Amino acid sequence: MAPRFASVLAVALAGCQLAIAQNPDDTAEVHPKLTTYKCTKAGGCVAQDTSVVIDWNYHWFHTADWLSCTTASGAINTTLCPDEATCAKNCFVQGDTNYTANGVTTSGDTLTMYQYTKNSDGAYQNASPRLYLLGSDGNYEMLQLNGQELTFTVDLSQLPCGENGALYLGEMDKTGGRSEYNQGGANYGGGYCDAQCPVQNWRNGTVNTSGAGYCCNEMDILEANSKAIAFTPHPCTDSDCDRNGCGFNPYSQGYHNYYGPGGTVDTTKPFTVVTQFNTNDGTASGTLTSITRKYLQNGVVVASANTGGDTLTSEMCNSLDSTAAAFGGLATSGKALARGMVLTFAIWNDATGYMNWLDTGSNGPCSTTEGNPSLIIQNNPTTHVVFSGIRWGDIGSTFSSGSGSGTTTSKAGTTLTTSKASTATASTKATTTTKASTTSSAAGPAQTHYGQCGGKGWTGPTACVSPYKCVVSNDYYSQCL
Ligand SMILES: *[C@@H]1O[C@H](CO)[C@@H](O)[C@H](O)[C@H]1NC(C)=O
Ligand SMILES: *[C@@H]1O[C@H](CO)[C@@H](O)[C@H](O)[C@H]1NC(C)=O
Ligand SMILES: *[C@@H]1O[C@H](CO)[C@@H](O)[C@H](O)[C@H]1NC(C)=O
Ligand SMILES: CC(=O)N[C@H]1CO[C@H](CO)[C@@H](O)[C@@H]1O
Repeated sequence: MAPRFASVLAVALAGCQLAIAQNPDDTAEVHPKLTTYKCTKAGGCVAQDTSVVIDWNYHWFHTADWLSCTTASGAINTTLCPDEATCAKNCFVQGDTNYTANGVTTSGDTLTMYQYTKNSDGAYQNASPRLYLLGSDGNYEMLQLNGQELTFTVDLSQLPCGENGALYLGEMDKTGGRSEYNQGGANYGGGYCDAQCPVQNWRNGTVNTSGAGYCCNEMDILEANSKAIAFTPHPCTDSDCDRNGCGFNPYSQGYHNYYGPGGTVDTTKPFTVVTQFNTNDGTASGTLTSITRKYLQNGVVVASANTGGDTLTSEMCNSLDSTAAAFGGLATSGKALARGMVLTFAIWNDATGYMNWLDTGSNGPCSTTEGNPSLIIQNNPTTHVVFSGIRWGDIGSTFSSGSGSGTTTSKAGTTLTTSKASTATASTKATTTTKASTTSSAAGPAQTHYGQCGGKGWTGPTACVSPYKCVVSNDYYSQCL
């Protein structure tokens, strides 16, 4: 790698002198292809040329001399970036050429995401990738799902308590905030926002938000592990969002044997998740009045937990969540779905709350402590989620409810094989995890998530705050991931 890096550097330096913006450097991003399908009742499902892009923050942001443009605490360096135009002159975003190193692989219509990746010394590092679905034009694929349905197959068998395998929609800008000063935009995973209004270094592709959060409509289709599952609409107004959302979770409704290993929906095997966005008049321009969830396993629709069916109505949404109505409830979510939202994939865990909101107490069977990431990395270092067969379109066009379509069955078979293979290697890898914990207990100040933690000439912190690990990108840059 080192000799190759030298020539890349020379080319990059030559290119940077011509560039005028906080633009991509000359290391072109390589997006993993992920086939998805658009379906109609009349025409069936058609494969689309789509790929995934990792969030902007996972990219190295650097000067022409390969110095970091972020500070030790992970903030933007205001000397290099006092304003948008100066920042654009000084700083460049590096293309990601190896998504495997970020815990992401794809094959055909199957996406696998790992929480941890193995370092060259055998220790596991936190990867926790977040990805967006990119169209072939370099902009995000905008899913317009009001009055439509979205279907995919998921294997959550390898996600223990405390993990969250997530597939959701956010109303991000189609271009990822591409502008004069940020020509990378969606091609480099720019423009993230969600209903928690995150405060980030970037807001819709623009550097430094002066502390302002970036709120947008979010529809959580799936937040789940092998023990618990929820789907949650989060409507927003211009300035704020329904941060709790009206979560729909069979366990919290009292159906404790419905979802889980050996349950009615048996999470030891892959299953297919159908989500239907029903409008008052059945059209894409109508008002969203309810969301119906169906699960298919072994090619047949699984009986719903509730005899009334797994449908979240506007009324239920407002009664489950006292703040939903203030944001217009499902009707507001429907307007965002009609305008178009970006499909997002993530695998993550939570060092502060241990994901208790998802899988403990009235929401699931997990204990309040087993979701601690330091236990997960020790006991389940190969934890991963597999999504496949992602398709959307007219209601009733994306799945067959009878004896099962050949497509769904064969996909389930494929993902099952994958997960078995990983299980087999889990025990052999387990011995190396002790090394990871030893390394992370190093004394001294700790770097925050995404911040720099090493590289030639780096004098800042070399340890990362828990649960993040210092990952070597190249000789000049290591990052807390
Ligand atoms: C900002 O970047 C400049 C130039 O590389 C460097 O001298 C300075 O130490 C950096 N500031 C911080 C806070 O990292
Ligand atoms: C990509 O990263 C993986 C994991 O770190 C590594 O094994 C592989 O050699 C890398 N591939 C390339 C082409 O650098
Ligand atoms: C995001 O940035 C794009 C490109 O600059 C712009 O067209 C769009 O209006 C912005 N959206 C918001 C919500 O600021
Ligand atoms: C360039 C820029 O906008 N800098 C601002 C970044 O945000 C901090 C506060 O969060 C401001 O103090 C800077 O002026």
